[in-house]
Amino acid sequence: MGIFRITTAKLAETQRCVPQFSAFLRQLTEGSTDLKAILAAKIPKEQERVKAFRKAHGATKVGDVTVDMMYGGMRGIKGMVWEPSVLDPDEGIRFRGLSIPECQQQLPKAPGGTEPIPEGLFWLLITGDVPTQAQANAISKEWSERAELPPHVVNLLNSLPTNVHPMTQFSAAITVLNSESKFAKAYASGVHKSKYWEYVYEDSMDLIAKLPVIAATIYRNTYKEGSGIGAIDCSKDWSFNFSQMLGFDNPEFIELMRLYLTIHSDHEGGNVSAHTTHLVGSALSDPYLSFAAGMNGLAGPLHGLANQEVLLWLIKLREQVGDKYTEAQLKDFIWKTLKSGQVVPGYGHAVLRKTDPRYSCQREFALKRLPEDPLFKLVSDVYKVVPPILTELGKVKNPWPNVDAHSGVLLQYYGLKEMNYYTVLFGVSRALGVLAALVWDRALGLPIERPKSLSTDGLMASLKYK
Ligand code: CMX
Repeated sequence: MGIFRITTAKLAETQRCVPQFSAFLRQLTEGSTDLKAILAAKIPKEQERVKAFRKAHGATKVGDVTVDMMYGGMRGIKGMVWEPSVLDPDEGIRFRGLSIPECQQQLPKAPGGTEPIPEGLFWLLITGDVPTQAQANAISKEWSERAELPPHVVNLLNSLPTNVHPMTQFSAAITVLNSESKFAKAYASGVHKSKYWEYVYEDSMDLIAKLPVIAATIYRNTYKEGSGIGAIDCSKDWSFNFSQMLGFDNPEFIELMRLYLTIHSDHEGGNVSAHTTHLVGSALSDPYLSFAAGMNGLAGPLHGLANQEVLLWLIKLREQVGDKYTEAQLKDFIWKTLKSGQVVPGYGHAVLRKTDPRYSCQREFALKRLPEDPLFKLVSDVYKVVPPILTELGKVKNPWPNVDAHSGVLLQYYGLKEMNYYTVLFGVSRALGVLAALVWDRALGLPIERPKSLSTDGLMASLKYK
């Protein structure tokens, strides 16, 4: 199959010369593996579409804000636009319209693999199109080529004591990596705002490429006495290289990583890590600073750190009840957790109202590969017992498990036992969604974010409340 390559410069030249060129352009870019050129073709069309929509509906109301929403974490307020994914409360996440099973079916795989490779998912998130195998492979190659870390980032990581939490190390390394920001340099040199997206794209591709190297360095420094991470193989995919750098070469673990890094990528725009990245980016902080801010949010126990919390909780539970437990013992432990004023980690969600399909697909993975694993059995039994108890509590809006309830047990099975590290894996994946969104934020020229706040006195006065 012939593959067209169209460069961004060539595209700009074509745009100047041919006024009615969209059909021609589509033909030209359909088989191209040049993601930036494809975006350069899509962005003007999307800008026009949004402009026309805003002209027609700019003043149309899409919702109301109640006092409870203001005091209640802004739950349910429709207040931002987010392109890569949408979360349905009952059905779960759809990446550009595709459910997780559809992604597993339709996205390109690694040779001999059954799970989608995250490169294909990234292509889908940023363009809205399911990529060809050649397009996904081109991203694998590009990320391999962009993966090298500058020495000061390696030095910083090597200088941190092992008692610094892996998420803190991750955030610090991403922050100092902003020395390499092409966006920050272009902004300082006065680049026109119509070009912002191009530099955000370049930084995003560099950052995504380097994240596994940062993450693997943290893992080996913290848990493997600083033993080296080895070299990247440019003929292999992102997850393969990440697994190798971590020190895992079991093909099943690598497949798990492909699935893991795909499903944790995006969960629409309002969650803490996504919204923070978007918010900080709206101040035109570069993608490194914006994403590091998002990672500081992911490190909270009610968000991404919950996967660490789940494992700690399961281990405590197992220590108490052993492997031959009764349902009554499980119930007793869960009630004790609740009565001591703690949450059951891995359960509940701000938007979802059913079992998270990210939980379900990890369960499917486990049922195929580790059905007899005692920790998996415990997770399955907890799944039977927790929802009725949370329902009985009366106040929990979603008693069902979320993604974090399952990820740790799989990692434990394959020997990645250090649970304090788990949120770093989540963070590597989350880059795919939030950085795809950041490129579109700048492409659509979204302004600095600045919602209005009120004081309680001001709010009461505005409602004539005494
Ligand atoms: N265990 C115990 N209580 C829970 C609970 C749980 N798993 N989930 C919600 N509740 C409680 C809340 O703490 C709240 O109690 P108060 O009114 O006393 O403050 C009440 O139920 C209502 O909360 P909600 O509207 O159902 O849930 P929120 O939208 O406020 O919070 C979430 C959502 C995820 C923070 C919450 O369900 C939770 O704390 N779950 C456990 C932590 C967790 O698994 N987080 C990971 C989420 C996925 C991710 O981001 O990675």
